[in-house]
Amino acid sequence: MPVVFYYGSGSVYAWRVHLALEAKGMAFERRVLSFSAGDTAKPEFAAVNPRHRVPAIVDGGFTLYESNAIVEYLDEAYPERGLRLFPGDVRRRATVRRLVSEIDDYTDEATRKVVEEVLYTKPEARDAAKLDAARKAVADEFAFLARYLDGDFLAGPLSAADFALYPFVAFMDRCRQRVPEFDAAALLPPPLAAWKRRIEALPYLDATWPPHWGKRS
Ligand SMILES: N[C@@H](CCC(=O)N[C@@H](CS)C(=O)NCC(=O)O)C(=O)O
Repeated sequence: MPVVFYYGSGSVYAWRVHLALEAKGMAFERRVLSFSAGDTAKPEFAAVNPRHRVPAIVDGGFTLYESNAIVEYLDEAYPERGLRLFPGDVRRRATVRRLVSEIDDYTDEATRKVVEEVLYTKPEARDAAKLDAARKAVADEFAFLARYLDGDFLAGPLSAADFALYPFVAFMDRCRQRVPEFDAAALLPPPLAAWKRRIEALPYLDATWPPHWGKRS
């Protein structure tokens, strides 16, 4: 029975689960929720996630929400399928969890400020100094993360850590779509830009791309 995947297009948290499902080659059935139509607030979705947030999955009668719990569940429940999202020995797996936790705490906070200023503030209300400070915080955070690269990916082999980070990096490109002078590429130090190219070369990346963002540039 396919996993039922509840998501919203462009949700950074749902995106990491989408990448995980694709990387594991899972059969899944999509249930896309519209934020603007208030789908997450509807009672039928509250039965899936009482916190009214995506992502969530239902796997053979087992319902689970919270992106990190879902990614880890998929890897443990289906260890033989596709990519190991928590690869290697106990220390490497702990490193993957640490990275995900850092990304959720620090990268999320830094990029959120840019996203709020660019995507959720009317152009006439935008504060250039605020955006500049937010942009600098993202550049510092990306430089920090770049130091962690261990070969091609964050924790050595491709892992849940890379899937946790990529949506936040992609969101900076989305900001550039809206504000062309926002130089998203300049935020990435060369090793992280090369990492981004490797993620974007994954054969399933395009299948996870938010359709309302248009074609990936
Ligand atoms: N900690 C949660 C965060 C999930 C979350 O905040 N999802 C947002 C979308 S990015 C959401 O569903 N918001 C409800 C709404 O805006 O209606 C996770 O990792 O799954």
